[in-house]
Amino acid sequence: MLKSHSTDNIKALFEEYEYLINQVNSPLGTNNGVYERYENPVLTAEHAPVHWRYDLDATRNPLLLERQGINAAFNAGAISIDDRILLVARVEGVDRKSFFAVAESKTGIDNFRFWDYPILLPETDDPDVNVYDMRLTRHEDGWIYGLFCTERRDPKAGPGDFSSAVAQCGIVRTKDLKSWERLPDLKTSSSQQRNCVLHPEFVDGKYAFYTRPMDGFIDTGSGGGIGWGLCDDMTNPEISSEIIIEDRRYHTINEVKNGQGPAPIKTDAGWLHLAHGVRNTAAGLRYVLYLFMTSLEEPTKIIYRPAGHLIAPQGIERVGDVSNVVFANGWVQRGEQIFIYYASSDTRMHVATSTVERLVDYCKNTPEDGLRSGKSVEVRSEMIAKNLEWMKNNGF
Ligand code: M1P
Repeated sequence: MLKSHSTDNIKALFEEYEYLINQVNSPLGTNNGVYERYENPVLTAEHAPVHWRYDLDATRNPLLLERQGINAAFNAGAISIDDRILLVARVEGVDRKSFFAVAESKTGIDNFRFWDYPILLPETDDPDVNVYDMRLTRHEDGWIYGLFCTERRDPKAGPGDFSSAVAQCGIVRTKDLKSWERLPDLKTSSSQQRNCVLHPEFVDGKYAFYTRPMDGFIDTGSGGGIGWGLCDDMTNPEISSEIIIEDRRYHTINEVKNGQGPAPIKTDAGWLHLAHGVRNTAAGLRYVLYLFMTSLEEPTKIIYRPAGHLIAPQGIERVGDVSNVVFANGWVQRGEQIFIYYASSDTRMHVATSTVERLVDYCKNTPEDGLRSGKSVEVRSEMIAKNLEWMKNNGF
């Protein structure tokens, strides 16, 4: 039944909202030993507060209509501050504009609640048309940096072309996620940049960036791969030389494109990286998440590259505004535990939990991609032979 303005109906809106926020999230008993998924998404469009969506005044909104709907909450950066985990989510209104908003939780797996206001992001002289996918890095210089994609209409687009866009890396910094300083957009030689991430430590006394140079807005063209470049000064961010450290390869999960996820986590065995890989299918692009590790001494050198995906879209995750997608730009380490925040199908946010030990073990001991079926069978058969021997000796 359609409702009109009344105290009871407003109360009902708040009660529904509180019921959602206070839901307890439990692990889904089944897992592969590497990570655990959870029953409920941690953020959805419905997590947007009532006062973001409705005008609650009876004279201005007698019919109690939703005035400013929210379409999705996804692709969140993540950070822990004191005993809280904070997500800087990409919230998308029904008007298709994305903006950033902070949601916090003590458990990191449930009860995420948005702060009262979304982030009013400072602009440069060339205002952003759309902003999304912020990666948060707590840098050793003392700032928390947020690198995000800033999208503007392609100035070269013809008069009837309203879809050609230019994506570049916007940069803000903060100490508390409340006041934000906007820095100039990153300059590189690439006409398109998405998925840029700041490395948490200085390298050779410079700021180090993971990049993703592309020829076109959607197509990587001759570009793609996870790039790396150094810059002297964050107030004048410019990368003059970019190299590719993690390339795309034929017939793998990242043959079409890939991108660094959040900033890497430092472990005793190396830098642990989460990335997304994209391949093409008859049903369109398929985005999955994968891990790799780089050397502590030489952060551009990959030391472990397990084959295939860590997380692929499953069940309801497969369906959404852009279906068959999982994407991650946030994770948090709390002691030994790792909370991986991933979005499904450009619609909602989930969490998966694991530990440093398990993810490093996974990276070190999962065979690399042999790049052909024969090699895959060979590697699997080696394990089967050892297991058959083990089963015989252990009464299985
Ligand atoms: O729609 C899937 C994803 O597409 C883009 O990722 P990439 O730059 O690798 O193609 C991004 O726009 C991302 O936000 C989105 O989730």
